Amino acid sequence: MAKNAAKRVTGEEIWLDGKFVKWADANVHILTHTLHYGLGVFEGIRCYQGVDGRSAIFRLKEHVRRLFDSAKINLMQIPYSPAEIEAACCEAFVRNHLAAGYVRPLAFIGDGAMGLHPGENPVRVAVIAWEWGKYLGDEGMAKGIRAKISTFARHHVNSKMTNGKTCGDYVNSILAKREALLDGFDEAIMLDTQGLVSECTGENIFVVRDGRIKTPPLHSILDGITRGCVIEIARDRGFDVAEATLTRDDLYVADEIFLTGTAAELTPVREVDHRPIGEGKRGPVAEELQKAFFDVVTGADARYARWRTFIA
Ligand code: PPE
Repeated sequence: MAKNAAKRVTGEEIWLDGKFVKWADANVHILTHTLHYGLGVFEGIRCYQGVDGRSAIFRLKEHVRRLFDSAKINLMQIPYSPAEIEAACCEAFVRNHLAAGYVRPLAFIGDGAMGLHPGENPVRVAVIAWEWGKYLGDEGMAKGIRAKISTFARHHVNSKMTNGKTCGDYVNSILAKREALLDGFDEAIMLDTQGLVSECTGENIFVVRDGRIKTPPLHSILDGITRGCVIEIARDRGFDVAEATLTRDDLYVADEIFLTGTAAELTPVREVDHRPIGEGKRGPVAEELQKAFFDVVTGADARYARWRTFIA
């Protein structure tokens, strides 16, 4: 299997339009509008087994809120309440016998009319949970990954609507990701239409230099929930964290770079465009924040217990 190759996901039950159905029965019609035009919104949320053995979803409310924000931006009316989606996320882990994993709420436009205007086609919702290991590999977590600056620009802010997590926007990410893998790298770093550093294909980016941590402002990036957590955790540990515009060469001369995201958690970057970052391995700040992050998500650090929702 090629490095970073995606693994087939399977399970027992999926929540579809208000009820759990067998995994194999969670199908849609070929005229499903989202399949043709990409208008849909989604979330990705992790559940961790805590140090006490109990499983808790990390920042569930914030993710579900962002799902509804994404829908609003895209003029989609989700026919369920946030509480119903939260409950479905929790139950999806229980029904699939998962103590830890990832859950994907997806709101999409169903079949009916064709053409760009979705007409009266129903807004449908699925909630799917599966087991997901380290997004950028175990080795990437320990040693850092190799990244390249993408030749694909991040969408202009008036096209991306950065507060939304919209299905169709991810074509841009897929182009960049495949280019990076074909060129022998693990991940792509994307510049915005002005040429400033924005984010990666599915992660936010941080730079460390002289002990100070910097991350791009929210102009052309998704307002990552992990990004927000890491900023808060780092500040609580006494780090100076600032939002700052960053150029490509700011990356080259950084002491450390790391990425954050629900799937990627906190992954160090050891090389960008063939330039080793710092000593070319996971740096001390990334290592400290990685450990701190896992203490938070597993409840070992009780100060952040408010971010965890127990599933049963
Ligand atoms: N930027 C983008 C473009 C992005 O897709 C994500 C999440 C982030 C930043 C980090 O956001 P947050 O998860 O709230 O910290 N990417 C999701 C999709 C991964 C996938 O391959 O699917 C994720 O991490 O769940």
